[in-house]
Amino acid sequence: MTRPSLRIAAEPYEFVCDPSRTALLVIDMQRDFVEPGGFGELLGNDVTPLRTAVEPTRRLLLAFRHAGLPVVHTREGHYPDLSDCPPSKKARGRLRVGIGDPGPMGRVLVRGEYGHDIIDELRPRPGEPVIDKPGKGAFYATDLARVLEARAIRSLVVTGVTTEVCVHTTVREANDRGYECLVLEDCVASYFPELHAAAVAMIKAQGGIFGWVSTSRHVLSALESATTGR
Ligand code: TIU
Repeated sequence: MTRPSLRIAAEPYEFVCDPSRTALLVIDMQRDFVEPGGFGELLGNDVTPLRTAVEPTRRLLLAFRHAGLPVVHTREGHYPDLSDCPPSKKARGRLRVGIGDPGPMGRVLVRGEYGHDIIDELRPRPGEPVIDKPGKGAFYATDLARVLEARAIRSLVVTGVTTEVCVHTTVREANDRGYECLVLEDCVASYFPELHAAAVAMIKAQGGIFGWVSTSRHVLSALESATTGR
């Protein structure tokens, strides 16, 4: 049975997508970015602004699962031998404790370490793809395109951190690959409110140059109408 289109209030105009070809993308909601003692804090940031995205994203995750729509998670991080970490990335910031070094949550931004994993509130369910990525963009050096193609996904509802870094890079990559991206401004967050605001504005400017912007409330209400048929 084909499902009716989802119609979601958004800027710069309504976002319309085929739910059978739409996935929720949850970008890098890892302890290393969201919790104290991780990479985000070692970069000199206060991590508390990132917590605002957790609860709305948790509600959205539940709604996507309830509606039987796919969810894809990503994590930024590197192999234990750092062979996939460019020396330029490791050197950036001149950090006293940086990528690959022992930190309070294990080796910083290294796959398999406690800090590298997704926070408990948004833990992936068995069967949900988790894309491990070495860069900021989720398409670079990953299987994400293959995972989406296998499910015939064309539209992405985008959440995660940080708005102007990994979310923006991924949305730009997706845009160039022909995906329609809806970024939820309450489900993405930055260490810098002013950069969050600018990054969100850039997505929807110029007629939606990179995509659409909405909030989780509008997506939840569209999913609710689709599920109840009202
Ligand atoms: N530093 C910062 O804002 N972000 C990152 O390093 N990675 C992600 O955004 N995931």
